[in-house]
Amino acid sequence: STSTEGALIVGSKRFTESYILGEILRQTAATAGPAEHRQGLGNTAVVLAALKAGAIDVYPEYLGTIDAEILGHRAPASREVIARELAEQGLGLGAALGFANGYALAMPADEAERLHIAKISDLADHPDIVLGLSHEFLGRGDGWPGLSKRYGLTARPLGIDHGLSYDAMASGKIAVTDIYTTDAQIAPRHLRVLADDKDYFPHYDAVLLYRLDAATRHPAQWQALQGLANRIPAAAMIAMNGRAELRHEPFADIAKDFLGGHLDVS
Ligand code: PBE
Repeated sequence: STSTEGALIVGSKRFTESYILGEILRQTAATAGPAEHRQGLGNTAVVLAALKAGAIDVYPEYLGTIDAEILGHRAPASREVIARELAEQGLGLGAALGFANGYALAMPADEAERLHIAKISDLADHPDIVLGLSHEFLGRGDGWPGLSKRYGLTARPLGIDHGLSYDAMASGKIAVTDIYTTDAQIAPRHLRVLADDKDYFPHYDAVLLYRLDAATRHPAQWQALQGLANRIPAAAMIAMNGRAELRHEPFADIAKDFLGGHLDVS
């Protein structure tokens, strides 16, 4: 698709929250100048490639993802180190949005109760349990390869689209899945989120990841985006994810209500 002359281009990954955040970014930037949203481009690698190539100017990302997956650090680095290494690639670490959305493992609470599973290390006692893990999680540096090693898990996980994993657990096809902690379906599906008792997962604070040149090419839109710093509490993000996933409302409407102060958090 062709873009409007001078438009700031927002990108997003292919999962509910990223689409919503992409719309919040686009609508916010659009208060100051032309802005567009290339929605649901793909997984982290795909959206990052689009950013580096200049096909997009900014997208919502997560600090742990930048640290572990994009920069390949094996232990958490400081914000300063992360910002410096990103700058070497022409990228910038922008405002934190105010919430974190991390990985965790979860399973139906009744099943967890029956099998006495409360924490990830308890899974080692159940080598035959069926894990259904999202494709990206299966291959990531901060995903299954490191998790299984840290916890000594020998189960062979199945790959599944994150969007299908809740139904697959409800129907008993899989027993455990990787959830994103701001997913809206955790409470209504009566899931138990297993404690990460060996502190495997990093923190995934939502942040803006952008091209350094975007700030100078689109100063007005860029300035407007700074207003989003710390504006989105986790409860609001979970409520927005719920409106998309449980009520199937359009991402743009959800973003508009949030920005207008009309988010129904019920
Ligand atoms: N997530 C959960 C992150 C990592 C943890 C899916 C929101 C992401 O990289 O997209």
